[in-house]
Amino acid sequence: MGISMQAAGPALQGLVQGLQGRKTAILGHMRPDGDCIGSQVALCRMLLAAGIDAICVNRDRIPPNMVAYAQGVTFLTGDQYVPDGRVAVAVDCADASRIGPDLLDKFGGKLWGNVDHHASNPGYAEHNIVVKTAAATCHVLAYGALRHGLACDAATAKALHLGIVTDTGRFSYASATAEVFALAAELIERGANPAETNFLVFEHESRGKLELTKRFLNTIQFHADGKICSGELTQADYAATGTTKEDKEGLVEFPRSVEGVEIAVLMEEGRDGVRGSLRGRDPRLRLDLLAGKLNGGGHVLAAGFNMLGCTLAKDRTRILGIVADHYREHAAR
Ligand SMILES: [Mn+2]
Repeated sequence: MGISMQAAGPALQGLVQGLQGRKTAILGHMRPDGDCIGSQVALCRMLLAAGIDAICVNRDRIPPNMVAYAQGVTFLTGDQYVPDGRVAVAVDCADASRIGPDLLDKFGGKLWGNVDHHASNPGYAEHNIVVKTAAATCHVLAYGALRHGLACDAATAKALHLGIVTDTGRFSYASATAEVFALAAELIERGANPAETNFLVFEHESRGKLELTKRFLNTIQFHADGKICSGELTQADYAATGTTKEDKEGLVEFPRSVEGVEIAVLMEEGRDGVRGSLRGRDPRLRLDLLAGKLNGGGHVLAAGFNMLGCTLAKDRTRILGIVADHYREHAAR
């Protein structure tokens, strides 16, 4: 399933028309990122401009460095939201489970709309607008706004720009096409501000995050002749630096960016086990299948795992052994 960007414009117009007279909640995914927050805020503002009663709800809070983008819209956490007869529209959620089961339950498990760009999105809502070739959910919404006349004031343009900047790795991934740059240029004409976004989002790290980064980098180890690079975090690291799980965002990029490394591993010891992130650059290595061997799943180049009952001291060698065996098996193909 999935539609072309050309088809998404009229489909978004239809979505807004279909929501006329319906109280709406725009839902994002757990541990929201810039594209999630940006697309929630932007769609909410488009609906408000069309006279629709719309709010945003996420299981988790808005990351502190993105709070400024949500000014002017009602943004609730899942705990704060009391069901009041709203229909739900999910944005940037590859599948319905990404919303979080407790929040989804507050809508009777039903989703009215689904606006997204993930290749694996199965089309879980009544009305699905999934453009699998899009760089970001905000890319889809920006197309609807700028090419098909959906409302786009300065605050909406800022929110759309936020999602495109974050999901394209600041315009550095293959997804940053000329078309994406052209839409971004128009968003800037409408009020988006790249320098402000860079400052707010990327230059507001806490001292604790830098201390956490130091601790993480001190654990870096290479395996399998430098093809695998791992690093670790523990509860003690978070406690000592006054940080939370939110602050591990981006740390796996350090091992991933090293020349020669094919699989980057971030292992995090929690109270109930060891969670991990896997990142790669060669699709043949099938990190989704590797994650499956570690009680996890995900995408070909980015996956995660969760080994309940494990500790780093007891299971580190075994986990890294499974990673190394998988690497040798798939690299030889
Ligand atoms: Mn996205």
